[in-house]
Amino acid sequence: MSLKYNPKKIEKKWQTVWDRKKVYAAKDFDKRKKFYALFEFPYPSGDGLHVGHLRPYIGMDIIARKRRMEGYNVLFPIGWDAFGLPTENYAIKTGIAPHKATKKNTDTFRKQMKSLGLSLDWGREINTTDPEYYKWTQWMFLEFFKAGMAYKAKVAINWCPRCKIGLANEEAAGGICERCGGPVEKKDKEQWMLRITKYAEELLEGLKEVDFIPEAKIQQENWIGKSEGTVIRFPLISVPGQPDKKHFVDVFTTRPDTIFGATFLAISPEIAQFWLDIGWQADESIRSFVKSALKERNNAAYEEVGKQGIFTGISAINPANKEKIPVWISEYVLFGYGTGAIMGVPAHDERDFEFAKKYKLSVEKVILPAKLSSIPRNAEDIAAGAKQELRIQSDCWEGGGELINSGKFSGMDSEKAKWEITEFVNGKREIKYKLRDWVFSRQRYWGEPIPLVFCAACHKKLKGISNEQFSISNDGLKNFSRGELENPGWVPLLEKDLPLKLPRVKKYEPTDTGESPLASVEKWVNVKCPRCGERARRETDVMPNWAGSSWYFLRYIDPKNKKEFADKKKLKYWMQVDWYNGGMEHTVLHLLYSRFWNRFLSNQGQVPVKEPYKKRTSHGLILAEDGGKMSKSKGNVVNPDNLVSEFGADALRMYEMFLGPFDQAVAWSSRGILGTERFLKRVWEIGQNTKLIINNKQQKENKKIEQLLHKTIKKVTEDIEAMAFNTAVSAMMIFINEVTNNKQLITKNIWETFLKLLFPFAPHTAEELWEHRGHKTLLAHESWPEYEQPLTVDETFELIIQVNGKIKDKITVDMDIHEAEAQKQALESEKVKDALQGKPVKRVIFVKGKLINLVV
Ligand code: ANZ
Ligand code: ZN
Repeated sequence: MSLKYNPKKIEKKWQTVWDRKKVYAAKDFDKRKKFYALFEFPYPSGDGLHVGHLRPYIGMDIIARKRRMEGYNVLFPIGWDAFGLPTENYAIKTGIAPHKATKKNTDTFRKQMKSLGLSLDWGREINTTDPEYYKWTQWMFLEFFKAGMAYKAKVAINWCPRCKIGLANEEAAGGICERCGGPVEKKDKEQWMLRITKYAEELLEGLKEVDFIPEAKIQQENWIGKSEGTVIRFPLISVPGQPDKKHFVDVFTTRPDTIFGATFLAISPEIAQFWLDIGWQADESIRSFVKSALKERNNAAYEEVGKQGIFTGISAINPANKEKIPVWISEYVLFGYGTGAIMGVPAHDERDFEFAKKYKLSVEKVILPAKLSSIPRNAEDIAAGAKQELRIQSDCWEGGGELINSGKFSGMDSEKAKWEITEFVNGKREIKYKLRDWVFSRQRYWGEPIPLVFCAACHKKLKGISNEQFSISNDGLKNFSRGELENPGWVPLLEKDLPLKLPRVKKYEPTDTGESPLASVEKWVNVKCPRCGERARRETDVMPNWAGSSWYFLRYIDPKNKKEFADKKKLKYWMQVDWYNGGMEHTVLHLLYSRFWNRFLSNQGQVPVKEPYKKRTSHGLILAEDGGKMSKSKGNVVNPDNLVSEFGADALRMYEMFLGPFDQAVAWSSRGILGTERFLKRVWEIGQNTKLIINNKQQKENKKIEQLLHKTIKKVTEDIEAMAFNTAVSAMMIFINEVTNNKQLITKNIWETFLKLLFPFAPHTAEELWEHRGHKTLLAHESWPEYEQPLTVDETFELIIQVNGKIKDKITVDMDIHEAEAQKQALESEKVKDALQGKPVKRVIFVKGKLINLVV
């Protein structure tokens, strides 16, 4: 063993040993308790890993290592989420086949990750672009299809008319085509959709039983966006004064209690267009308003909704007070939410207020803020009341309170009035969700082919059959799945024909009609219908990026299974994922999609748990040194390879963890790593210095260092659980400082316990020093140290203070307090001051560990 710290040498050495002995391989059905640790598997880009990527990997590695030492059978897997646009665009640019680029990129990523000494089970490596993997993604899609959970619908996509290509949202940011810089339009395309909306309530409910960080739960809830409200019908007046029963507007409102304050109705431009389509004789000004509003909405550059409106010339009757109110067309009313029409209550809704102000519509207050209607009790309430008063004067009050100007409901509490008024106006209580169905197809190449064909013959046969006929037992239809009946002509491939492999193509660009490049591979496209044998065409769209990542955690459990996506017993043993860490940017979509996917499979009896993830945490971004986001285009990316070769993986690992609170964004600092390198060198030197480390029996243990050790165990143990890795590292630094600065002798036990604490953070260094102590075992198989509680607290006792022999006070002081300090503290006591009344102390009697007596 060399005296100098040589990370290169020891890192290589231990990585080889761990690999050879399969130290980190998870064992199916092992008797120990299982622990499934997961981080979001990377997309293997051509740029390789940068230091920001490593943060979650190292964090979860520390947790996985600690769990093994705590006696768990740990599953800590790795794979590649390798379908995606960058690789496809690279193929378009260079002509290099995506699977070749992917192979090269994953090789780089693997090498980089291995150099960090992560305790991953490499025997379970998966790749979403491997046909053996996507065979099951396709199989699962067919499960959705057969269960009636997939359907085709027209959806607006981002379309660049110059490049003639459909763009992903991230390629059309700000309404500008990423390729040519020109404006992006919306274009309707038939897309496969998954009915995630059917699961809205279940996905909300499921959140109650999981341990996710609050931000993750809140974001999911907001995305699902559940609103409990009422649909209320407003009759229209075609001839002034005469309600026409045939014409009406339905509005969705969450505030039926405010209906007496509804001073106008507003419909979305889409509804207006529909009226025009069915024969509404509107003025030219209205027609052109609708036309331009719709154009604006279709323009991808304007994601903000507009604030313009126009009066239709039509009036409606407010069913609550029978008053006549105008019907407007308003840009801020969305078509896709609620009924696509609203009742405008400017006194109690901010958007309605703005609109009413702009177009001089009347404002009618119907709610008295709750606080104002009660008598203010204290200054704070008065201030709050005054603030509300101000708010009411300046705009509108959106809260609840007491109803006014509301007919027989006046005086009632608004919350209570909601449902009584709903009944009064014959409204229908309804629950709405913001969640939309999942657009599940892309007109691209580098994705999983959708395993369906379109058969004209089957289409003809099924087209005319109505929904009712599906349900009655119709022998001719018995063999058809719901998906086939609901999407006449679409026929699933047989399981034996999966995987449906991506064919090789010459050109990777979508066709100029916006079809996938697969559409031009005639040989691949033309097939026989699996059901009737007639000529059919394959679906040429592929699945979105989210598909493969929606179930990868299941495949890790049984990655080589050829008969099923995973063995049921193995799923039962390993699921749920015990701890899933990932980026905040994936808290909404990936987390929701994969929860949905798992829940669907669970309802199908394919997976044993409803919720896939027991616990979810998040890491903050590592920013570039300048505080900006690390990105290749900005040229501020820090590559870990140079750092590993210069300072060693352990110094890099420790620095990544030391950098700052794990869940917050922190800026990289190139000099910072010197600190953790210095720390590891000190650890190394102590490990070499046999004079410092003494035999347990050689000398009575040094109490102070022993106490510090136990405090360190406690701190590191608790901090790892809280992902407070930075403070765990600093606790270890404090320990090492104490040993080196004060030349403390430490026993063998103390030193070896410290090495165990260090192991999750700097595994190579710890393992080498462990071996240096003469051990033949590996640290991964040692147990995690436990602390003795009494040793973690500084010892104190109750000092009795007497004045002239009489007890005046008791104070808590350090066990080893000396006389001068005891006297000082005694004189600070108010009770003692009272007793002394300024008289000088003549004599002090101090009994160590017991009392102090001041004689005056
Ligand atoms: C009258 C009202 C009075 C409203 C009031 C609010 C406050 P959430 O909670 O997000 O579901 N709304 C309904 N459909 C809409 C659409 N298609 N486009 C734009 N706005 C729409 O919001 C429900 C509220 O959003 C509804 O309740 C409606 O305004 C508006 F003091 O109705 B409310
Ligand atoms: Zn057919």
